[in-house]
Amino acid sequence: MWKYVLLSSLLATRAVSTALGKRDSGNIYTGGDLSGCGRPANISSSSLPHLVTSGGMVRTYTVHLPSNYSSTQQYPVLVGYHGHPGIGLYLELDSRLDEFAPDKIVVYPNGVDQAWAGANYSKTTVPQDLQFTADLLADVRTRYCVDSARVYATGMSNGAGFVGALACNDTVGGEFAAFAPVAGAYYTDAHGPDDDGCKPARDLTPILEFHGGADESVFYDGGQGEGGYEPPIADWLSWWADRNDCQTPPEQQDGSNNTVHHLMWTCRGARGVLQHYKVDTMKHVWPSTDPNFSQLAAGDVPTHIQASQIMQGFFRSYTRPSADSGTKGNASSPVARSKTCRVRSLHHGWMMVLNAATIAALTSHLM
Ligand SMILES: *[C@@H]1O[C@H](CO)[C@@H](O)[C@H](O)[C@H]1NC(C)=O
Ligand SMILES: *[C@@H]1O[C@H](CO)[C@@H](O)[C@H](O)[C@H]1NC(C)=O
Ligand SMILES: *[C@@H]1O[C@H](CO)[C@@H](O)[C@H](O)[C@H]1NC(C)=O
Ligand SMILES: *[C@@H]1O[C@H](CO)[C@@H](O)[C@H](O)[C@H]1NC(C)=O
Ligand SMILES: *[C@@H]1O[C@H](CO)[C@@H](O)[C@H](O)[C@H]1NC(C)=O
Ligand SMILES: *[C@@H]1O[C@H](CO)[C@@H](O)[C@H](O)[C@H]1NC(C)=O
Ligand SMILES: CC(=O)N[C@H]1CO[C@H](CO)[C@@H](O)[C@@H]1O
Repeated sequence: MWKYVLLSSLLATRAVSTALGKRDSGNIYTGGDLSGCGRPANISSSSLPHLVTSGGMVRTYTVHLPSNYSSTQQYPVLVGYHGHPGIGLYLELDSRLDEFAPDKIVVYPNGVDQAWAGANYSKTTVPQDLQFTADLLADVRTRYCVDSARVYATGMSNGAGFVGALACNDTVGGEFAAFAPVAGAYYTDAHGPDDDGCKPARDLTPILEFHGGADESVFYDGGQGEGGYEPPIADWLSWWADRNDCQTPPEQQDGSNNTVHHLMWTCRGARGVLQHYKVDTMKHVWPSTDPNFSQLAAGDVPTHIQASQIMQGFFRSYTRPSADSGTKGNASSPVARSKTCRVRSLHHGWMMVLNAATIAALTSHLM
């Protein structure tokens, strides 16, 4: 079991280390509000709720700081959106992201009435929760020392659906370097690659999705869910493959007696920008090799993969490019873009051969 997890995180890290041309292109985003840097933080009170006013409402969130937090160092931020009905604390206990992301400032925002926008039971609109996310990040940056090039989002169920809405947003969504939704109910992105006003901020939107094949709440094959129509996961993934210009079909690795399926797409020459883990027998849970809340709630048992760990390897591979690199719009006309593409795929071509050989060697030893 641990071997699978190890291999998976190796794959996630290696596969995409050349993606986006980000580290070597000198286009790493260096902007962002640094007012929280140099400001002493009280670690023992950081887990108390912080208040932020957004759209006329007082909203709340909690924070988990790295244990050695120093206000003179910039830290990545991971925002985790809870499921419904729920609060940030439930996601914190369920995912144990504090433990798996000890290097990051982990932020747990609370939805209004224990929900995020997008479902028919939500008390907020999508623009309201998007604006809250923008206000939340601004507040976090004034309190703590943030590396704005390394801001990431994850979430569970209704919260994961909202992460999908964030990935489709061209302003606040562009603050994030990568997204890792778990068991998502994608109410706001349910009708195709161009529907629902999905406007990602950049040409490449790194996404890693986890989903149980036996999910009884947000069905793998889609349909009417608790909060409206949910797209089949395979369709939703294919729309992101389309938006990211990925090659299809994706590579597939099957593990744990053919019950865990890891799909990995190469998009514009960057391997692993879009990834997916399907766990056949898993219900509506946060995938974990240890027992946890969502498993108890869903009457399920521990599974073969540790989502909280795998997603850290994925996040590590992505840094937000600067605003003028890889953005959609006028900066890259179709002609200019495809030229970049060709140069990039030449570069990535031989890197991929190396990666493929390494992976083959690893696979034969570990699987
Ligand atoms: C830090 O927060 C704790 C808990 O709220 C409080 O008891 C303590 O006085 C605070 N320390 C400082 C230096 O503000
Ligand atoms: C702080 O802790 C993290 C996680 O344990 C570690 O990766 C990092 O090197 C530490 N930083 C310092 C300055 O000690
Ligand atoms: C992105 O979110 C902002 C709120 O921060 C909103 O004003 C804007 O309309 C959204 N864009 C899209 C394409 O949904
Ligand atoms: C929400 O949508 C679901 C699925 O379509 C439906 O069963 C439910 O009645 C709807 N609830 C509300 C409050 O509209
Ligand atoms: C695969 O199945 C066999 C036979 O049921 C079992 O002995 C083995 O432990 C399983 N391996 C994994 C990784 O689950
Ligand atoms: C893109 O548009 C912005 C404002 O609309 C303009 O300032 C900029 O020069 C344009 N860039 C290119 C490469 O056309
Ligand atoms: C409710 C529950 O089972 N929580 C568990 C989540 O996982 C950690 C680590 O294995 C346990 O300590 C918790 O008890």
